[in-house]
Amino acid sequence: MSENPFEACYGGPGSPVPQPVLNNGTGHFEDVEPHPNYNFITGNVPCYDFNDPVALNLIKEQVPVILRGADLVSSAMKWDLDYLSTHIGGGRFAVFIRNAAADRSAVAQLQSSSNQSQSCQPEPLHIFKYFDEKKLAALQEKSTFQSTMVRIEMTFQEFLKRFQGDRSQERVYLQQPLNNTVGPQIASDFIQFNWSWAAEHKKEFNWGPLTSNLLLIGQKGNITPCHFDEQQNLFCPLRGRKKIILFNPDNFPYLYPYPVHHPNDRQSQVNLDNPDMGRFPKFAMARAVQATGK
Ligand SMILES: O=C(O)CCC(=O)C(=O)O
Repeated sequence: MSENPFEACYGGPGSPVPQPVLNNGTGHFEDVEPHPNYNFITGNVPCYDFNDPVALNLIKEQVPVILRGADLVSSAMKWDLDYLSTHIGGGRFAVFIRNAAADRSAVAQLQSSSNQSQSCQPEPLHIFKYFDEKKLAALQEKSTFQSTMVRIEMTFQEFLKRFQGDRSQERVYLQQPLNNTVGPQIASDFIQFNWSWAAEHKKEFNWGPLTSNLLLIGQKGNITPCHFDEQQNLFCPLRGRKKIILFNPDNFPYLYPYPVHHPNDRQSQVNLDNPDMGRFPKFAMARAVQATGK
């Protein structure tokens, strides 16, 4: 059994078990502690030993659980920035970028195109709200949508330089599917993941195909806002600390997703840190559970 990825487990056998929840969530990194406004969080995701039959039954019922001592990615527990920098190879990796200067110019453009006299505020720099590039391209002329986030492919060394830069001016978040562009050592670590567990339980849980293996490297404080994922997630934290907030899908009407054709489809319009209760009054009824992984 490898190093325990969840040193601190909130909840556990005996804690209140939340109702079934799918993968609509929001990922919060490190220094984002429970916010006073997070009164919609009513409990913790329960924590069980890996392969505890109770946990496996809960997963089958779409209830999120923390699996303590899971050896799903033991060979990746040594991955840190130095190791990845040495072994990940010279390929180009997908990095999302939020930049303060780009935000200012987007806001200025939006104000001039819509003749607005009042000031629009850009989203804080640590917010990485996903948008669908294809939906944006389809709307191009009909929409004033301005994404303040760009996706750039760069080498790992270029990413590291920006990762260590001034976070008040620019923030970065690497989100790269692990594929055959990685170096041989990372490929070897990857094939040692516990694929037999994943394949066996995917069948048992009636999940769809295993489609994507995303390597996520975010800066302290980066936030992925509330959204709905189309697949089930196995989330394996390797370094740092991350908080995940999960809403039951029956909260759908309280979370005001963008319209399906909007570039921010699958994202909630509600800013959980500062909900606009005038525009989104039903958010008062939203209830969530949280998990913190180290
Ligand atoms: O966890 C993140 O910050 C990004 C990935 C994500 O949003 C997800 O797995 O649903």
